[in-house]
Amino acid sequence: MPVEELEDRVILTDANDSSTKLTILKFGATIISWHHKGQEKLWLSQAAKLDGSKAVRGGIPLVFPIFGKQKDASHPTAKLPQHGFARNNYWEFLGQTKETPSTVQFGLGPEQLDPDTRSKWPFDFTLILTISISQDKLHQHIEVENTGSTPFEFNWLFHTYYRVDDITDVLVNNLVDITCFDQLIAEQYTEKSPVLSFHEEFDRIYKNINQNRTIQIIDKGKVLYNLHRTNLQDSVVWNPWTAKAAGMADFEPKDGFHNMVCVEPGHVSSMVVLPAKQKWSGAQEIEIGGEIKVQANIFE
Ligand code: TA6
Repeated sequence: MPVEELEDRVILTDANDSSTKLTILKFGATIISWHHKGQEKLWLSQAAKLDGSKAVRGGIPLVFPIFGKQKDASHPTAKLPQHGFARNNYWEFLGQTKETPSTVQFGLGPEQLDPDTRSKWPFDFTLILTISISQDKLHQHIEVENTGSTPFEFNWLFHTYYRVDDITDVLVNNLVDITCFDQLIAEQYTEKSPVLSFHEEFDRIYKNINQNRTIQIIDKGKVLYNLHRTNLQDSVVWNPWTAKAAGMADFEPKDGFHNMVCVEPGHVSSMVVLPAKQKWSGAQEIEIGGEIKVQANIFE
């Protein structure tokens, strides 16, 4: 059965391979599991709340309308919690839209927000999330519509937690020469490492990455994942490491940071300005396997 709706989640199965499927929680429209040929590809904390009490620690939480915390106290997003409200509200399951690839949609609007959030961000909007699964690919497309009469500004980000065997063997490819803001030292610089490696806490926002760049997650010489982006100019790369993992109550096991890396495509280095009655869209496509492709010297 390509689509199975349960009370709190939807199971989306590849039309051609029953061992490839997604589990999507209606809370936050959060993908909490991606079984590819029976093997789990996403990291989910053993202490992740799946009951709607807080945003899911792991899988692919959705960040909107603000990434992080808004620093400008006068900005309409200033009163919102870290990473906004999309990941901690129930989305409406809109059904299956395509058989091959198996495709479903979820929607979020003001009517689904709690009154407190609504009062803090009083704009009229519609989010339509389209998720599809096929062979070696997971595709997520987001459409943001301003249905109101005044412009609003937002960030968008797919906060993707990838599962890896051992983070110290992992390399992230094709971010060399990209400007990044290092959240740990609050400094901006140009990435000079041909590939990123992980041996301590890592938290950087890579900015204005040419769409032709495929960000690759490589493990012991094998490509695990290729990240293709549409209209998502930035990508955050994060691993909490020991101290930050210890400080998150819903991050378990505490040494689980060894088995995950976040590579998070989005538009977060500036605010997207969406005029009244206009739409914006972006997409990520995660493709498994393939060859290492070095795109260090593309002329942008
Ligand atoms: O995406 C990286 C990041 O912004 C980190 O700075 C860290 O805060 C992480 O998101 C998790 O944030 P959360 O609100 O889910 O604990």
